[in-house]
Amino acid sequence: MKRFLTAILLVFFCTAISLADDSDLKKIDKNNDGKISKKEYIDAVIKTFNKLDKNTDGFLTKEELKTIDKIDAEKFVKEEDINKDGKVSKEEFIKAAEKRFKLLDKNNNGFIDQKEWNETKDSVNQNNPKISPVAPFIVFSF
Ligand SMILES: [Ca+2]
Ligand SMILES: [Ca+2]
Ligand SMILES: [Ca+2]
Repeated sequence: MKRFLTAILLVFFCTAISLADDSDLKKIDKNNDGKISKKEYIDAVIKTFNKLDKNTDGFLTKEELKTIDKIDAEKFVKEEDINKDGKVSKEEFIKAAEKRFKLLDKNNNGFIDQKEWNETKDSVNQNNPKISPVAPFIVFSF
């Protein structure tokens, strides 16, 4: 019986993991209106920061970022580290996210809709130099 339960739990756990991999706007769209407001975006960004900041000192270091496959740690710190102390503070992380939101919100209405989201995803896939290859979507890695 115990073994059976473990198997069930394992299946459940694996399903949860594959769901977490789903790169979908819906994960950020908490009020389900089909678009991402700035607040929803920043909330997701803060959650991501807290997950990445393994030692909870309020900074992301290259060492912490290197543990994540999808992130190029060197590039990431270079892009987000405004005061050049070699690590990314929560403030810097949020500032970078705000800039990114502006890029994503192409028609400037304060929301990212599905179309804008997909367009950005496509341009990231095509290595558009204007958009950081890691930044907009790292929130989905979790
Ligand atoms: Ca929304
Ligand atoms: Ca840290
Ligand atoms: Ca810094």
